[in-house]
Amino acid sequence: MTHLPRIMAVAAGMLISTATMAHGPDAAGEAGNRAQVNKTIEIRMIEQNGRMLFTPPQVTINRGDTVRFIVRNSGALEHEMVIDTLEGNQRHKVQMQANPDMEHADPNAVRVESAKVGEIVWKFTHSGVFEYACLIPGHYEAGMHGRITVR
Ligand SMILES: [Cu+2]
Repeated sequence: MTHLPRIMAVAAGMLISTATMAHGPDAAGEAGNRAQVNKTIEIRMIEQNGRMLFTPPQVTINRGDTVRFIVRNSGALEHEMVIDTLEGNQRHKVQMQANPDMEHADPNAVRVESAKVGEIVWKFTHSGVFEYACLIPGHYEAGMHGRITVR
């Protein structure tokens, strides 16, 4: 578990160095069509021992899957879940630090109040390693990121 950030950093390097890999905000996939959902995954947002976490901390998906993520906030604070490439989330995180109240209307993101449930329907169109992250300032550093492997 403590090695995860380093593994993800290595994976990010691989994405950047692979010339044929798609880049930009569309690389993780596209907004999913609700009628084509073929997999449902529940993700919980939790706070424990001073950390903020997604559970499970990683998911594996087949390329072409349209996934309905049910995002349940079991913490006391508001959280968000943003699906993107690792580099996309890092870029976005910097923007959030400059503008913490930034609102997301994007289909790859959902903000969930304490004790509430949100949803993302997303189609994974590319193989690779992607990420779900909470980009509210400080939350990523507290542990709030998970790995998506699309094979
Ligand atoms: Cu959070």
